[in-house]
Order: sequence, then C-alpha cells, then structure tokens
Amino acid sequence: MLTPLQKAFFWDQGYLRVEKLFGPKEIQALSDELDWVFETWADHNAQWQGPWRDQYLTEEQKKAAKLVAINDFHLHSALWNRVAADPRITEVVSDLIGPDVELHHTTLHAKPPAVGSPFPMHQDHAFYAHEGHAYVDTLLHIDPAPVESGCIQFLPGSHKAGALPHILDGAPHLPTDRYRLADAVSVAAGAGDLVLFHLCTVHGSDLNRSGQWRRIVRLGYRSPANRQTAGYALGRPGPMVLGRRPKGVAS
Ligand SMILES: O=C(O)CCC(=O)C(=O)O
Repeated sequence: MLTPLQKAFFWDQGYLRVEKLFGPKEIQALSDELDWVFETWADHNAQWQGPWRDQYLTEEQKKAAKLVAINDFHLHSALWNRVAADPRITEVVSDLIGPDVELHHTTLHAKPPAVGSPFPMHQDHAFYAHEGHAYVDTLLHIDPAPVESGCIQFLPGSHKAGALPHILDGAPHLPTDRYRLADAVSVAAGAGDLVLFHLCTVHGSDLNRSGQWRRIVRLGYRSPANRQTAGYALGRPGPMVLGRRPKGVAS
C-alpha cells in the first residue's frame, strides 16, 4: 500500500519508485522465465527508428545499438500472467487509480550490455491514448538498473501539461531540442523495484554503457472506465486484475 506521501509524490512529479516489491528469489525465477521468453518469442532487432537518433548516438553507436523487445508475453507464460495480476503490483496501482484495475499490456525492454539502445523522450500517451488520468505504467526491474545502464529518466511534473504533439517520423517522440535527457531525472533502480508513471509523463533513457543487461518489464494498467481513444490494443479488453468491470463502460 502506498503512503499518502508516495501518492502525493506520484501526482505531483508524475512518477514514483517503490523499492524491493519482489525479493531476490522471486526475481531469479522471473529472470529464468524471461530467458525462455527471450529465446522463444522476443524480437531481437526491435530498436526505435527516427531522426532523434542523430542527436542521441554517434554513427558508430547507431550501427551497434540494439534492443530486444516483445509485447504481451504474459500471454505465453503462466508465471508472467500471474505476475501481471500480483496483488503487490495491482494494489499499488489501485491506490492511484481506484478499486477496479484492468491489465492493458505487458512489454519487455531488454538493453544488451554496452550497446543497449536509448529511447527518445516521449509520452506513452502517444502510443496508447486514453481519455482520463486513470492509467499507470509500471516498470518491474529484473536487473539492477544503475544510471550507466540507461535507466529510466523522467521530466518531473511534465504530465501536468497533458498530451503533447509528437513527431511521427519513426517511433513517436518529442522534439530533441526542447525535450532533453540532460534535463531529466534519472531513476536508478534495483532488481525487484517497481517504477510507476503517468501516461503523460515525459520520459526516455540513454544508451546502456554498463557491462550488464538492463531488463525491465512494463505492465500497463487502467481503470476499465478510462476509455482508450487510439493506439496499441485499442478495443481489446484486458483481464480484470483487481475489482470488477462495471457493465456499460468502454474498454
Ligand atoms: O526501457 C526504457 O528504457 C524506456 C521505457 C519506455 O520508454 C517506456 O516504457 O515507455
């Protein structure tokens, strides 16, 4: 359960880190299962394209940069399906968006050592727009993510501006001259930590310059009453992981 201070921090800053939600043994089991997902289902050439890469990477880094990703892998693994409905996550999310919580999607972002691709500054609203505020993205950290691994970075309070127009050349991203990683707060995290953020919080991450993998799993949750208007999984109802879907509300 979140404290009043944690809730206030989330709504004011647009993000929050909750430490050690999962213990080392559990994270090891989740990591082992991810290895299977990785080998069997993942896209090993998944990095985002677009003109932003000229600002973030040298020519050499552009050639080497790599990302391994997969959407909705909880559909392929019973263990990860259980994680998506784990009360430690869903109750924290419920503290922010209310008693009824629907899973919207899961995504793995795995940055390989030394060459793990950066993400340009963006809002997730540009990928799956919703009408209201009752949507929380959560990042479950499978590996430690120190600053040098290309941990997640946020522009504090940026969610208060609402949805911003994105450049749609390649993956949606914000203008690189106005929205800079250099101005963002780095949220380094340990394995088992959960980082939550608002759909309109501007965020991105840098190249993985460490010698270790940086794997995070994003689990997106919404109130079933928060209508999606565009983007990924539009019109697809997700499983209720807490509470109930009231009759007549749109997914
Ligand atoms: O994995 C990362 O470093 C970036 C994550 C991100 O941009 C997102 O989850 O929307």
